[in-house]
Amino acid sequence: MSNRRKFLHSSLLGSLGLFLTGKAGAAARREALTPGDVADPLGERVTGNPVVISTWDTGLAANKGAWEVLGRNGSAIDAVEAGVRVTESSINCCVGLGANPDRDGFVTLDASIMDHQFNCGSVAFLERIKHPISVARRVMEKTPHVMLVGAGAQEFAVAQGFSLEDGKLSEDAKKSYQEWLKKSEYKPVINIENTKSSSYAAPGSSDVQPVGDAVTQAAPARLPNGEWNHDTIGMVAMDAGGDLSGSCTTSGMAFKMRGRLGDSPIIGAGLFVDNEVGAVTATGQGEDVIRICGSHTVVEYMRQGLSPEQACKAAVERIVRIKKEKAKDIQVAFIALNKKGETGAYAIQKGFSYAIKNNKEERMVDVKSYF
Ligand code: SD4
Repeated sequence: MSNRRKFLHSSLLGSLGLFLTGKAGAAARREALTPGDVADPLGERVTGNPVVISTWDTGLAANKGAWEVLGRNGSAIDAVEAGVRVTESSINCCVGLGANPDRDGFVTLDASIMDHQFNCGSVAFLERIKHPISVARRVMEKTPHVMLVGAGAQEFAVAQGFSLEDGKLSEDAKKSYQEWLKKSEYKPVINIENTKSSSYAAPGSSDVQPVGDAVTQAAPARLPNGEWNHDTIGMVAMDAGGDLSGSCTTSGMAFKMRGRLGDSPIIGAGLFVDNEVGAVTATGQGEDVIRICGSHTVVEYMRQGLSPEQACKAAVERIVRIKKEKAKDIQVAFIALNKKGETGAYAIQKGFSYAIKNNKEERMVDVKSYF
């Protein structure tokens, strides 16, 4: 098809999609597109160029999961759910049921999800359920609420057909916990999720082990200095129709106080999506992300015209200003995707990276930092 015909074809079908409401409209817009189309008669929407980004090296496998949806013109919301389910299924110190427990020995999980129409759902302090992200999506779609926590979230999950797992710690988590109990020190550490250790397999290395349909690229349970690691997967995506969505799932900090929640299940803190502007998610010390409503703040900076990287940087600088000297001891990072499909990130500490996948590339991106 000539460029002009392709433009008219996609504009026509795209406009048709704009007149259709809800899912039908979004599906019609996506179906109308072929890779490389960049026409949206109504403004900033970039179509035909799906993209997904997610935090840390674990994001490479997660992005592949998301791409199975995006690559066949599926919706961003389906993609961000499918993507982080890969991480929740993998052997991993810090996401899903194989993760390290809280200081009382229980794995408690937090997750949130948000679509292009401000629909959002989250679960927190959820135990014995394998895919918190999917429970968060059910909260979004099947209840009039945004957030369910603890026993109530678990009851809801079971009522929705999720199976209640046995609650036993994974072998790795058991070992880590027993080791931690020797001193029982509660000391959240700067996250260096991509640090290699015996429990870590670098992307593409021969140590990468398939687990079901997932791939193990777990962060280390322990850092080389013997301290305990923590991490999260946050993912934001734009589908071929130009709609944005995001997801975030974690066990939070290893050996946290029982009942402690971080930013990940809090809409506006660990995750925020405004389909007119962009989508953002956070990783790192959740308390300091919550303090500035981090992901929402980054979206608002983008609304004012900053690029994704500039917006993430501005939010990081705000945290550093608030924390003063203590900023040296914490890690927070944001990743952002704007309505044009541009991506960017910024971290307090060196060593953070994010994974990107689009029609042209699939790779890790090193991220600039304040220190
Ligand atoms: C939390 N933000 O629970 C999460 C943890 C995390 O890298 O992202 N660690 O505070």
